[in-house]
Amino acid sequence: MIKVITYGTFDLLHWGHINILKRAKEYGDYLIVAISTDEFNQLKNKKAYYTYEHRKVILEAVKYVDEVIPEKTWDQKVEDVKKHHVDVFVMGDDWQGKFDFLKEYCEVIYLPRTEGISTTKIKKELMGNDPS
Ligand code: C2G
Repeated sequence: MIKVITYGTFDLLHWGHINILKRAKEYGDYLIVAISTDEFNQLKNKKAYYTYEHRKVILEAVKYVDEVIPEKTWDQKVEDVKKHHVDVFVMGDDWQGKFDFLKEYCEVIYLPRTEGISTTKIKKELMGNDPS
């Protein structure tokens, strides 16, 4: 069984998120998604609208996702790859190169981001500050 892992906040789940989850799953048979805890989001200077628990429940309902685990720190990835016997690590290419250190442990793939959608864009447009 080829196991894939990806990381993120996945707040206000949108079609850009679904797109990367769908493509990540195509690299194997089992997709683990490590979602940032609320505490880790603070480290990322991100304030998620949904709590970790709600973001977890939502992701677990996505047909491409087989398992959801917490992302608590920046440096848990090597341990995660080993512990979960991960073969492929996938991230959007806004992270291009940032996780190449994992190449020692698994395949590292950066996929093009989906243009035209982001949680930030949703929030801004809902608040009436239309960025476009
Ligand atoms: N993404 C995408 N297209 C978008 C928006 C997001 O492909 N329009 C991808 C991102 O590149 C990322 C994933 O969806 O791979 C999750 O995005 P975020 O929730 O914004 O995650 P991020 O804050 O980048 O956290 O340790 C890694 C971090 O936890 C990643």
